[in-house]
Amino acid sequence: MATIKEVHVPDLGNVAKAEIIEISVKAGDTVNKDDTLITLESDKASMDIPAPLAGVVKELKVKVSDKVGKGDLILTIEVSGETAATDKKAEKKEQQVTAQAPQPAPAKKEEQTPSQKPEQSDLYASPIVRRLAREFDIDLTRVQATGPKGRIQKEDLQNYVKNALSRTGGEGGMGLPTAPVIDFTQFGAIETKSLSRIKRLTGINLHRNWLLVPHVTQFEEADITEMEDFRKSQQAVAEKQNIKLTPLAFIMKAVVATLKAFPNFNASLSANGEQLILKKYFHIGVAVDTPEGLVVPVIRDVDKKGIIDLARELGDISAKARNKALAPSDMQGGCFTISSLGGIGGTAFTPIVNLPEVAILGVSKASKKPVYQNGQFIPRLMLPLSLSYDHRVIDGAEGARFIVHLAGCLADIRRWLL
Ligand code: CAO
Repeated sequence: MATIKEVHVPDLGNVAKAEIIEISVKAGDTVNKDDTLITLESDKASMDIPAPLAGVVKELKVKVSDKVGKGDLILTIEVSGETAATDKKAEKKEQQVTAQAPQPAPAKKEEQTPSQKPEQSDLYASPIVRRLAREFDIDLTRVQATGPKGRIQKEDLQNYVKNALSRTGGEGGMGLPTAPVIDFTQFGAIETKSLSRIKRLTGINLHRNWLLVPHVTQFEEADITEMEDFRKSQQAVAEKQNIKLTPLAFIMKAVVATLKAFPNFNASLSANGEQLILKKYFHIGVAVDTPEGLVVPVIRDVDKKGIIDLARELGDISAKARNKALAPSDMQGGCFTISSLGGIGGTAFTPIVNLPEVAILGVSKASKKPVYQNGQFIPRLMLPLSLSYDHRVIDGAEGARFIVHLAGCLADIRRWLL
């Protein structure tokens, strides 16, 4: 004949009360001896309370978050005559059944909500492992178990986390497969050369920026015929001061004038992606090509400096970069970057946004082009511009307005002198 037994919390050792963090059974469930009934968590550890005998759960007397201690009633269980007979000896000693002492690593029925029968196959993991999994919101069914009898060990969880991280942010990035390892000697002679430290570091940043920023690149041509006439007329003056006056100093000033007109470009996205941090200063980064690789020193307060001063500073900082004498502080605090390949050539390129900035300007080589004006083609010096921006911050129309405004500032430098 079936009998109803009460199951109570056993002696928890030094722990007076512990919180129920999980209930593994519900009324009507058939449990075997040693199946986990509930899991408790104290300041010191988490522990499973196993069933002291087999039977059918009649009624749960606790719920998740309850704090329980030795002797508290957990549930009632209906045991068959046979089981009851087996346990008769013990029953004589006490009317109630106290659950067995907490187990550090008993069987685990995985990830069910309280009072829900698990639908997945049973998983085995220690309370510590299960607590870690809960804290990191890890579904243990996805973790490859390597312990005896398929038990999930702490190392299994660590390996799972490592693999997950490498899929999202580490080697390979964004879940992409890593590049295959190829033995190129099978195709011909080769030489292996280590990348410079600068190339390795900039490579990491470029890769991150390329993956994190949804890029759009907008192209435009600026008519710099008059700007160049003026620059050339001032070159002799600059040379007397040992300064090389290139279009770049003018472009920096035109960029600052445009940033003032479009403050969203002089900004950074907050780390949580919910706010735009607008900057009231105008520090411009300039990409400098050095034998060791690309570096981006920052020229501060460009809005407060004249063209000649900027040209001098450009010369100084690019010399410093090429002499490997830049301090980390020389490369910090930029608002917007200019990458000028105009001295080399090319008609356009798509620069990569230099996080945490939201836009970057690529400058290519100016060339004379026929421009249709007043019913005829006339030769004008046209400067190709490539503006890449972070589409999370800048809309396409805003990007186009920015570059058109910039081209206007370069076409008529009086616009930003005012
Ligand atoms: N169109 C036509 N000619 C240009 C020009 C342009 N857009 N920009 C510069 N020039 C001319 C200059 O006037 C100069 O002419 P002269 O020698 O006759 O005086 C010549 O090209 C060389 O200029 P420069 O490159 O020495 O000087 P700069 O001020 O234009 O640039 C610097 C300085 C440091 C930016 C540049 O030397 C450099 O390193 N550029 C490479 C940046 C880079 O690698 N970017 C790619 C990054 S990946 O996104």
